[in-house]
Formats: sequence, structure tokens, C-alpha cells
Amino acid sequence: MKRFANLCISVCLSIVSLGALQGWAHEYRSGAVSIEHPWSRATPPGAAMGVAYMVLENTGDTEVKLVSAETPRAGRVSIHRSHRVDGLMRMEHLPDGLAIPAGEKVELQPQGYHLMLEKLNGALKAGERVPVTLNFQGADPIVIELAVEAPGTEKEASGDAEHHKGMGH
Ligand SMILES: [Cu+2]
Repeated sequence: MKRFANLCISVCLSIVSLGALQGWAHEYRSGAVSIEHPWSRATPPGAAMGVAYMVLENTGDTEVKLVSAETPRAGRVSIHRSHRVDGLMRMEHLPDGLAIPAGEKVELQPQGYHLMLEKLNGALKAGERVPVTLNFQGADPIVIELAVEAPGTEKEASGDAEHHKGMGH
């Protein structure tokens, strides 16, 4: 029975990694933390900043906190939140990180939480995969790959698209 379970685990893992290579089932898991569909948006040449979005899930019974991230494609990665103040979108830096409560999902998405890739060392191109290391408090680091999508492919409310064109995120 134990041998069967091990076999299942290795087969399932290879299916997951095959899926990641082919672009479907784009998901990463380590311990209690999983990351679904990490993606970014292509940037124009010379742009200094890019973004990263994903869904973080914590299936454990203690809080996990995303405290920092890094990528070889940017000088710095910050954790941000966009929110509306008096009808204007504002962006705030979250120096303490982003908590993912036990048993919950936190979505990084346009107009909400996101990672800001600052000081890009080159344009992010549609179809590119950008490696990012996510560092957690309460969980091991996870290396993911952002799928870079062409601008305007994400589903956004019509009013939001205008804002993001201007802001780059
Ligand atoms: Cu930002």
C-alpha cells in the first residue's frame, strides 16, 4: 500500500511538471502553500517596471506570510496593493509583507495586490517565462515562473483597462 502511494505521488508530480512545461496546469506547490497561474504583462521597451499576479493558497493550519520576492529580471521586487481613494487608484507598498491566513486564498490581481518588478533589466516579452523566488515566513521559499501575457489579454472591467494602460499595472 505504501509502495502504491509513493508511485502515485511520483506519477502525479510528473503530470504536474509536464503540465507546467506545456502551459496548462500552471501551478506550484510546496508544503501547505500553492501558487496558481502566476502571470505578468508584457512591457514596452525601456519600461522600468513590470507586475506579477497569481493566486496564493495556504492549506495549512497556521498563517503564512509572503515577505519578499526576487527575480534575475528585475533589480528589486516589492509587494504592493492598489486601491481606490476618492475615485483615484493609489498604490501602496506593503513593507510587512502579505499574510495568507490558514485555509485561505489571497489573489494578486489587477486593481489589488500585486508584485512590482522594479528596475527591469529588459522588456518582458509575451510568451516569456520569468523565474521568481517567493520567500515566506512560515513556509519554504518557492520558485515559480510567471507566464508573460500580451497587454490587454487579461479579463478586466472596461474602466480598469484604461488605468492599467497608463500605470503599467
Ligand atoms: Cu505597484
